[in-house]
Amino acid sequence: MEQNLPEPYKIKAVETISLLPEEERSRRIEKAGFNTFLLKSKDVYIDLLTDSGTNAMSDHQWAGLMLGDEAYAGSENWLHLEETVRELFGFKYVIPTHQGRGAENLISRILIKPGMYIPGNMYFTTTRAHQEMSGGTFVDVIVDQAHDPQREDFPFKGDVDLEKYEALIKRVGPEMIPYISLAVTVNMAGGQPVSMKNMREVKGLSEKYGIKVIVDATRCVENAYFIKKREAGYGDVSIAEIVKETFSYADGCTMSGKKDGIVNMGGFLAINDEEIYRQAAAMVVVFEGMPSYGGMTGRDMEAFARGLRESVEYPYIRHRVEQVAAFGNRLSQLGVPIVKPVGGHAVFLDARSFLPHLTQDQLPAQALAAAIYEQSGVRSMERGIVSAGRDRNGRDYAPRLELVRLTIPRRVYTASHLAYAAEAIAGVHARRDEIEGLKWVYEPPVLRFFTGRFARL
Ligand code: P71
Repeated sequence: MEQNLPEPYKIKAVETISLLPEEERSRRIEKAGFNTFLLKSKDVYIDLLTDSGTNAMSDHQWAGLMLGDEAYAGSENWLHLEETVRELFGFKYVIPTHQGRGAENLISRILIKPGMYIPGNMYFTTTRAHQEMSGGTFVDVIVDQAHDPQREDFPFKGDVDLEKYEALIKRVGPEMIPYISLAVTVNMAGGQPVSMKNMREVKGLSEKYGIKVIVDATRCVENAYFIKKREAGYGDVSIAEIVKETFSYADGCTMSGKKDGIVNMGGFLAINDEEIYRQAAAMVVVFEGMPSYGGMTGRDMEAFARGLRESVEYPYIRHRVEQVAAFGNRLSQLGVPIVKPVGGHAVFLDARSFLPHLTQDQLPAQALAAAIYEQSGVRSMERGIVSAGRDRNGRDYAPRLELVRLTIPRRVYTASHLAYAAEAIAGVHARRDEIEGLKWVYEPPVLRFFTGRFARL
């Protein structure tokens, strides 16, 4: 980790934030059903709910907004975005979507038939929801270490376990597997990276059986930084070249631009196969918009194209990932149990170790996220049994990882904001015995964590 790395930017516009008194915060979290998603932005002091769409754009991106070509068809900004994606990722065809899940919807509908299996390196909520809505079953083939928050010695906890993958192929038959869904980095495992070696091997095995590789490119630049830092032979390779090589092992990708694209809205599907492109171009009109905007305005697309280029600049990505690492190390020094090694976009608290007096059905991560807000004004997100949802038979997935995510938006908070958050969370840890469990009061049928409501036990 690189200590005290100064921000590689200075601040030109600011947004005021303020901390409500603690009694007021207690009222607000109770009113929000102990769900941090249901808090109002103004209730929050430091917002670590997500790094999705919460990024600060550069002056160059803001300037690009003024160049928005809002023609219904053939916008200049679309051509710019398309050219940028082709150049950075190396795919032939690009379909714009309003955000990542728009692209997941298209690829799932095109490639998955009812009864098929989609292996992947740990599920992601929206990705799996689209796979299931197309009649598919997601199968986790990530390495075992990914499920162990304390396995610090493993630099690429996002890797696919090739034996698990091949065992699935042999069990269900390659014709029942349309593609492997490979996320770089793996959000639910803690923002953990995938090595280039593993990607190469996954491609090799998939090719042998005629299975496609569809990469979730959402945080692919953070993944590239980890490869540069941790994988032999990549120390002198540029971030842009690592990104390009990553996608040379894929048949296509989906991307939420709201993360590594450093914008507030946007996404795309990129693919090499012409027939899939044709089908996606026909379908995007129904769900998103014309194949030359896909739900984005011209100005959105301009900011996105510019953000993608900025994201592969070394000073930017280095500070981005090192800022997250420094925050994690501070928490760890203060005795707070976190997932190790620290990932690219967030520090994840291990709620099982934090609150050993609660069982999983008392929703420890949900209770911890609520307590952190109440005691510090910092907003985080549950990533445990509540987020995991239920299987087709109505049973809770009950994941091994019961986590609270402290997610760092790009270029938004300074070192002193994160120092405050670390100290405040250490304060919550000191009083952990007082934190009680929660129970469901309202449970929505899908993606229940967004709008679910809870009460104290
Ligand atoms: C994040 C999000 C946004 C989110 C989504 C669902 C629940 C809570 C928050 C979105 C991702 C992602 C990956 C790896 C696809 C999407 C969907 N992440 N893949 O982490 O992390 O992209 O939001 O643009 O539709 O807070 P989208």
